[in-house]
Amino acid sequence: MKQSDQLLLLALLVWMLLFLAVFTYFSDSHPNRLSFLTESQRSDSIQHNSRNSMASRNIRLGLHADRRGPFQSRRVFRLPLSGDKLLHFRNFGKGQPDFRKHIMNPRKSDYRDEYRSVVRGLWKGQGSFKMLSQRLQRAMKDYVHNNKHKVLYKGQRKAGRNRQDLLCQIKQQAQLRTLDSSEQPFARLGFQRLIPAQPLQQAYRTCAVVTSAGAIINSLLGQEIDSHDAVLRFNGAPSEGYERDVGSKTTIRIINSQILANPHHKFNSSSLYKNITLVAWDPAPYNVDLEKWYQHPDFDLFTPYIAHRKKFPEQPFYILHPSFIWRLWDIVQSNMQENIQPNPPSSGFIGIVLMMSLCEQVHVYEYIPSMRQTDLCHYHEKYYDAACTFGAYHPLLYEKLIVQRMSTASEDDLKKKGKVTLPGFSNVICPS
Ligand code: NCC
Repeated sequence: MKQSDQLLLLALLVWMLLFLAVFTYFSDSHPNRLSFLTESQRSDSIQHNSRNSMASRNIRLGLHADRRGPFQSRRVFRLPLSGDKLLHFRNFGKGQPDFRKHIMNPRKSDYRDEYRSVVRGLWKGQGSFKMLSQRLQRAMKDYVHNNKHKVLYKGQRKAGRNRQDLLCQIKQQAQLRTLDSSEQPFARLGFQRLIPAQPLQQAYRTCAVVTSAGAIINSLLGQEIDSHDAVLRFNGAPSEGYERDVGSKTTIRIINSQILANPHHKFNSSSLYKNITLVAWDPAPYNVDLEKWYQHPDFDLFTPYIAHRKKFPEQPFYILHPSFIWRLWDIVQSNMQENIQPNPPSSGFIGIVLMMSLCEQVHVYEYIPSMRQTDLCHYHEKYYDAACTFGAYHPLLYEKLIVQRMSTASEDDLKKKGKVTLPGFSNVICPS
């Protein structure tokens, strides 16, 4: 073969290898592609794929159009970032740490060591946003600056409340409240006929709250979880296939409005949402303007709620009153000197307080991270982001501090099982 032919062949081979490498990286065989995004950006990304070009333009501009119910296009959960900051967040920016490195080679990552110290702090009930990575700190600052829900906190701040005082504060200031037909617009919309006749007030002896954290994998807690009288799970977290670690019993499921509004979650057809009690929520403006909320929910939960109630009138299905959500937020802020994210608490915190209202004793699993802590967001999907555990949009770090401070669990339970023990409100005696 001529030398020029040999060279040509070599060039062709190099080109093919390069093509193969690029193709493998961008193909579906690269499972963590979405992992470079924060949780909110990932949600944007998923939705972005299914939108038209107008919606894509809105996303680029920081607006977010969604296909909604009969009302109008509505804003959804997302990081309030401008285009360049978004790049910055994805860690593709020049001079930024390459987040991919940490995902693919976690053992070498000092990023994980950083979070170990946050976990140790949480075990002691101590923590500050300064302990978080620069990335999460920046997200927090952006949320505080953006203040999407127009939060105006006028209450006191008193850090260092003891366990009993904290329990009494929550019991007295955050009484469980679901939407009823006593207020407008729900009175005129006929919600009286729609909302379950029985209020959400079952009484259970022992209850388990199972968070969706990836660290619950290999916990072998399934049997223990199932031994409770009632088990609360979140959003689309399945138990099938994960019984050994998360159990199989589900009594109540808390679902945020994304579950109802985004067809991806198959709310209408999935067995996850059948034969259990459902409790939905969506963040209203901080001033709890219900008319405004009904017109502009974060995600349209009302249209699917109405349809579901008509189709399955026997299934207990409630919407949490936004004042309950924001009073919980007030409690978290009132116990912190730092400004927490002005966004609603996570479903996790909402669910814990809900179960404290219904049960005599509550065990919470993998909310305060155990020794198994990992950046794996959920046990049921391959997506890595520490924001799921420590918070970006939700004030998760602060909620977790409050929960740890109320817990009576042993150090062993906390570290090895990721288990927190809380009394139900019926067992909390407070001065009148
Ligand atoms: O992730 P999510 O929560 O469904 O998890 C339920 C609750 O478990 C606790 N958690 C989860 C993961 C983790 N690593 N550590 C944890 O402690 C949290 O308390 C969390 O609330 C929500 O709060 O509703 C949230 O929902 C998701 C998402 O909407 C649903 O999973 C449906 O897809 C949000 N993610 C996005 O918006 C992209 C998340 O911010 C909060």
